[in-house]
Amino acid sequence: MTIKVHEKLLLTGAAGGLGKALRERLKVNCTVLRLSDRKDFGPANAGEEVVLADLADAAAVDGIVRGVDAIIHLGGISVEGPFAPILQANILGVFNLYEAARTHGVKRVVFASSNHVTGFYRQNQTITADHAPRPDGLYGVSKAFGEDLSRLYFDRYGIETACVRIGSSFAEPRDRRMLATWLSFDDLHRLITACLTTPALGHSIVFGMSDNAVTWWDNSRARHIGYRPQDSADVFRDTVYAQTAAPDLNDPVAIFQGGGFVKAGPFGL
Ligand code: NAI
Ligand code: 15L
Repeated sequence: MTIKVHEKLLLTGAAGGLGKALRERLKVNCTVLRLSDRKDFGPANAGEEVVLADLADAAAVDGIVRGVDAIIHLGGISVEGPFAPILQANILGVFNLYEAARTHGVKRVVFASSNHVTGFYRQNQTITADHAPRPDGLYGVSKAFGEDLSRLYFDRYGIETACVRIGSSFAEPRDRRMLATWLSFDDLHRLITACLTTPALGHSIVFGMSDNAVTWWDNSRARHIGYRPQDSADVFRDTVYAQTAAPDLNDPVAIFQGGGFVKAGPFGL
């Protein structure tokens, strides 16, 4: 299969769980993959460049963006926690990234948003990308900021972005909630490939999920991206049920889509 559409791609957050899962998979999408993180993760292999940078450092971010054709932005704080690091990585960091994209004429970004932008919808509701954000914490608010900022850079500067509201992307679903939210690594790569290759992306919001029977998200607003999941959490259902206790249906963790994130805290710097 020949997919390459870009000469040089930037992958931020390369040292993280999804960065590691995508590193080999993204080789088919470009000639050169530039990998970045603030954490050292070893040397570049053939067809790669490694450039370390803290997303909060504007000059460093300018350096990693210079010369790439498109960006897959995974870097940042990936869970609920104190506000100061979220502010630096997910708010200042995403601003630095879009300023660098504008400066260097990068026209397409895949932004790792999160289901926690809408975590306070209920598990018995099906939502689309047109539903208003209902973040379930400071982390979710920071991802909503990234979605809004990317919309601004599309409206003003024509930089196209896919905001991928990733559900739960791990090797396997880890609990009963993830039977609805799971996104396999292969489907994540399929989704990113679709975002990088669809002719007209515009500014789009798409839920990052596999073909799970139970779902809270309707991707009908994102048909133009052309994403077709091929995996499903359902093959793990029996094992997950055997290994986990039935949820307390009065607990907010089982009521709201964000699960445990809706109770994480207290908030603080
Ligand atoms: P992760 O926490 O394993 O990786 C994030 C990476 O970002 C880390 O390697 C970290 O060093 C780097 N990073 C953090 N702050 C930074 C900074 N200031 N400057 C430069 N790099 C920094 O997270 P994971 O699971 O790989 O997720 C990747 C992205 O996808 C994150 O943005 C996360 O919010 C998003 N996401 C992931 C989901 C999942 O199920 N894995 C679900 C929803 C969203
Ligand atoms: C996220 O946004 C996190 O980055 C990831 O670690 C998971 O917790 C995921 O959401 C989830 O909701 O399962």
